Amino acid sequence: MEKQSIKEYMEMYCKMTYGKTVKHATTAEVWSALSTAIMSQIVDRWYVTNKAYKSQKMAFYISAEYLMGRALGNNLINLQEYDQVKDLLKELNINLNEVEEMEEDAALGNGGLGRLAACFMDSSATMHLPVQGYGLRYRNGLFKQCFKNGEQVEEADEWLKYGDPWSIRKEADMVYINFSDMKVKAIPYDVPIIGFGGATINTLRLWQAEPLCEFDFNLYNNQQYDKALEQKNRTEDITRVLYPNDSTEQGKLLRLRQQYFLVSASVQDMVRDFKRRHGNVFDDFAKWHAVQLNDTHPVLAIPEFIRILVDEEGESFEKALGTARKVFAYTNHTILQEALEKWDAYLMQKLFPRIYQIIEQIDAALVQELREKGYSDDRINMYHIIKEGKVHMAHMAIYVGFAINGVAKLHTEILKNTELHHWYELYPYKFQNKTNGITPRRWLVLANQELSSLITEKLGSNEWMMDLSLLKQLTKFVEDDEVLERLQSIKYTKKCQLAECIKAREGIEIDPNSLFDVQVKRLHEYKRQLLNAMYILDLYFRLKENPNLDIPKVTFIFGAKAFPGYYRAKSVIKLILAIGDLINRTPEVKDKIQVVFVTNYSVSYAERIIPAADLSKQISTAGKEASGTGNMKLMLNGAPTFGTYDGANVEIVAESGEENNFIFGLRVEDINNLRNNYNPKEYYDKSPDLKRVLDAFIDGTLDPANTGCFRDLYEALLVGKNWERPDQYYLLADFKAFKAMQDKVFECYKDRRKWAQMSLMNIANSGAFSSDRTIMQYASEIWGISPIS
Ligand code: 26Q
Repeated sequence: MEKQSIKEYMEMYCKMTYGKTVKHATTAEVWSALSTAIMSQIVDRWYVTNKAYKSQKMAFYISAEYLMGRALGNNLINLQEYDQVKDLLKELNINLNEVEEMEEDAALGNGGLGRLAACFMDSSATMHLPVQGYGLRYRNGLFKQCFKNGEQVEEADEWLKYGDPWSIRKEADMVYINFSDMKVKAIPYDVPIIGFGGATINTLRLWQAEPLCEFDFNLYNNQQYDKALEQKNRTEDITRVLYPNDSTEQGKLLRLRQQYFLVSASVQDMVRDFKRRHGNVFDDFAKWHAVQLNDTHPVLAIPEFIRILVDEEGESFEKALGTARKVFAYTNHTILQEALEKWDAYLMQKLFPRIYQIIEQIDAALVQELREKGYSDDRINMYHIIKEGKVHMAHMAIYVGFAINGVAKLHTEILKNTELHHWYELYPYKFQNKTNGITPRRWLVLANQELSSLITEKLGSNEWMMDLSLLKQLTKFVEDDEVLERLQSIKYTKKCQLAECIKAREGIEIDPNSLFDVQVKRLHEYKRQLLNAMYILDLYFRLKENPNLDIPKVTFIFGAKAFPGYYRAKSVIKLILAIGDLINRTPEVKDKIQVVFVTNYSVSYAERIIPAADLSKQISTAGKEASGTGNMKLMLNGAPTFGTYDGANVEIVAESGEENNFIFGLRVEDINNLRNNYNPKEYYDKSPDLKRVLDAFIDGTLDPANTGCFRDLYEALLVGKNWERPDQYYLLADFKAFKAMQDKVFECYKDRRKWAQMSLMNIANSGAFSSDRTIMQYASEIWGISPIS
């Protein structure tokens, strides 16, 4: 890369776009100029990668979400130009960090599933795999969160406000999308995915909805101004905003429109590309294309594919279905019943009658197959795609798909043995496990440059950045005092940086010498932030009773967004903020423990919090968290896991050793045994500490104005509400074990050398959780593709 040409490009860009020199440009303008300059340097290589893929089998990843975060820093890291560009900007008197901080996150996803898609994009390109992503270009990504009067308030996310230098609008590749009540354009925006080293550049294609014509002049001339604009608005609404829920949500018409818009555009694009390369004979489609469906959100791709082959290419239904059964594979990300998508059949029929007809045909084919196998009608009922007026998306995906995978070993076993057991009996060969992973480039090389340098120094090269299993070699330093001390000093540096950032963003001062105990993830009852809060409240009471309690100083750090319509999740945020205030008002406690709930937790915030964490809290009810990926990011940055035997925690502990983590609580089997005679009230009656904690929810301790705002939480735990059983997530049953294990944490943390050793063992054994490993398994075990040479 030419330093001089980047400078020249930036000068030219600023002149042409803003009418000023770089020297006079604002930081946002510099960000735009620099990003565009980098784009100009990669377009040729991007083109070369695309061309190389023309003679290979390709995999297409279709996902409604991509939680990309910022692009600039990551792209510089992957191009291995970070330091060079930093120097170059210094010559212009510009600080690269400040420029990076200007960039808005591309938050086109909710949480784990969307971030996984982003990590997979990075790893595919780094592994030189022919993979293309398809997604939606939401104008507004995940809402921004702030707190007002101790409660979450949402604001619109306007990630495009400084422009979008990281995509290219491909007007010529536009396709039309037909709904029963309207026809719209889908315009692709291509985002380059730069693999580490910069040799391979893949594509993420994001579709944007636009009206066929900007304006209906007939209506306008008739002075029907509102009507003239209505059509345009209705169209643009399709990709206006990301739905902010990451579990349930039933029956929203616009959401269904979004899903069909995504898959129709993507499938049309794939078929067009196939025809250009291989002609009109679709028998070979599966030889050239594999399609991965990221959860059920894009499952309408299946009937859409069949529709195109039948209605537009003149194939028979049977033949088209046969081809589809070799092309599609499906990833399941959840066991929660309420999160399995079931769409109202009537709604679907109304919006796309032809697609609905095809789904009926698919269902009929399934029934015929089961009849031939001699299944009884009762049995067949369990498999139906259309059942009781609902379309079961997962059923369609498993029947038509040639593979279905879970995202961690435990999760896949639960799918096979319980949730999808009947499907497993029918198609045992379709079931696979693909344990999730994370990209070490963003989550270590970019986010923790200090630790990266130490690792490169100790391993003698930076090869580990592309082969994370090499971190294993770090185990040989487990008794090396120099390494252990440097590890501690790096952690301290990251904690100071986070403290500064929290001071700037939240106006709160935290002590970098305290233990940073971190729980960051979406807010959900099953993730049990409330259990963590209950522990903190108990600790508050203990400290009030005995200010000399022998514990290290602790800062509890939370970050979480609640779905705006999820009342109970919002109450948990409110409760944690109230506990933080209570502690701050109590002199004998506030110098020992502190609670910080950061606002607007996001990918870029995670990049600061995770490297600074001493302890990783992963405390979901066993059996509920499919995998988790934050757990892997924290491990990679040297935080031992404080967690339950759930999701990928099981594998994390198997890799790094039980002795280097803090595992507590009920396991899946325990919960299954307890389920039918669980009475949380017994725990409350028998444990004075639990009673004291829960009573504080309603006796004014946390709610001095006595509004009763925490009564719902109290009752949800002790009596159950709206026909739900009390304490569905077993907080009371796990409280005692939680407490004992956290006391063990405090004991361990006293021996800082020992703690550093645990930290080192976690880093050294995190190699298995690279998304490079995960994506290579998808490539060889599902898609049948291999790296380009
Ligand atoms: C469904 C219907 C209507 C509207 C929205 C949705 C919806 C949207 C997002 C349902 C679920 C999601 C997201 C789920 C998710 O993030 N799951 C997480 O996936 C991670 C990656 O595999 C796992 O690590 C987590 O355990 C899992 O919770």
